[in-house]
Amino acid sequence: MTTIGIGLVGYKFMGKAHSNAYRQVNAFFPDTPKAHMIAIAGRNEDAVAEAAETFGWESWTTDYHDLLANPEIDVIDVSTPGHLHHTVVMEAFAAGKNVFCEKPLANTLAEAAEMVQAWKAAGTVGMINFNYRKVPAVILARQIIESGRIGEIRSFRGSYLQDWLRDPNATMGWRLQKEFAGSGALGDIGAHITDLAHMLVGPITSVTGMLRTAIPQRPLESDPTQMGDVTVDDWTGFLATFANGATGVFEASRLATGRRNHNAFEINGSKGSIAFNLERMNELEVYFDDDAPDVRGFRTILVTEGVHPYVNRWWPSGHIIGWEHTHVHQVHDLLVGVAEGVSPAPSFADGFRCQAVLDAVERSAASGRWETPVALPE
Ligand code: SOE
Repeated sequence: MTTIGIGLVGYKFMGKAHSNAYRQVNAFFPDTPKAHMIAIAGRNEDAVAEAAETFGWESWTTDYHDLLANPEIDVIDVSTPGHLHHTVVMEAFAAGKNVFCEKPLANTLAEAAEMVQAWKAAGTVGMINFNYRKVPAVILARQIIESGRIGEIRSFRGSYLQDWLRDPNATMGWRLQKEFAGSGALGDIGAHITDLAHMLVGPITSVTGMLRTAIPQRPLESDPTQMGDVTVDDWTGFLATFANGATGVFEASRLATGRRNHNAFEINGSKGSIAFNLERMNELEVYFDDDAPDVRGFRTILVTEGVHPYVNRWWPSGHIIGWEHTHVHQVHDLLVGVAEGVSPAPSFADGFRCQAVLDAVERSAASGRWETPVALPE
């Protein structure tokens, strides 16, 4: 059995999610190359030492260069805030490592282009963590579309709604500052629905968008009696056209009171429709025109059968899976890709294509015009 050495940079929310995935993957996918959790890196010594102990890493360091220099480490997992992606990824590819990077790929399109060039030059695996591609119900949606059962795709409506910033007194973390996060709702969660649209419908060819910062000042984390400027959007919306002629409507919000993690889409085809909502992630709603007229209507498939993607590795039918499983599936594909020397989807190319749409939305919000996403560099 091939063993793949992993070095993780970052130990907060995503570092924890990825660590859990590396811990779980071989227990449920025993024929997958083995994830060897060699080391975790982070700047705060106490916090990274505690993370290593709690999450199951063999060692820790406060300098991620130690991971790059370690010949036992095959994969550098970049689970840092966005402003560090470019630096760490560029150095990791220069060191000949495979890279697994959190989304969005970068804070700017220029950075993303350099990262794609570095990936191509290295010839190693470059994968981005658009984990919602690995929800069995989402893959089933794609299979149904590919089978032609819902006909020609005419429209995609995607919304990723959260509400953790609805309170104006919520303090200003890194996700609210452009220099660290690149953008707000657009890049953090709008990126996910953009990527799902690419996966399910195909390339987006033009966009017209709007960004809003409804709460422009918030208490500082360091001193909540002081206010600071929010420099990213907390809401964004855009219209899109797709290469196949379909149209798209997208909304990303952190102010959607009552919506905790509502990553949802509906796709209308000429012969049927499909709808999904992450808050009910084991279900897929489908409508098929070729159903008998007396029983035709939207119905809900519980996507927990052995025939469904990844599902037979978990529990018997009806025993639902959760958000963390999407990361296990993602890591499974990563390990197989590294063993085979092939970048699995979503690759750095997919990361760039998404970034190009985010960039076009920002340009459109500034210009007031339709804008075209920049093509993937040759
Ligand atoms: C933001 O709240 C966030 O944690 C995103 O950063 C993740 O990508 C998303 O999966 C869940 O929400």
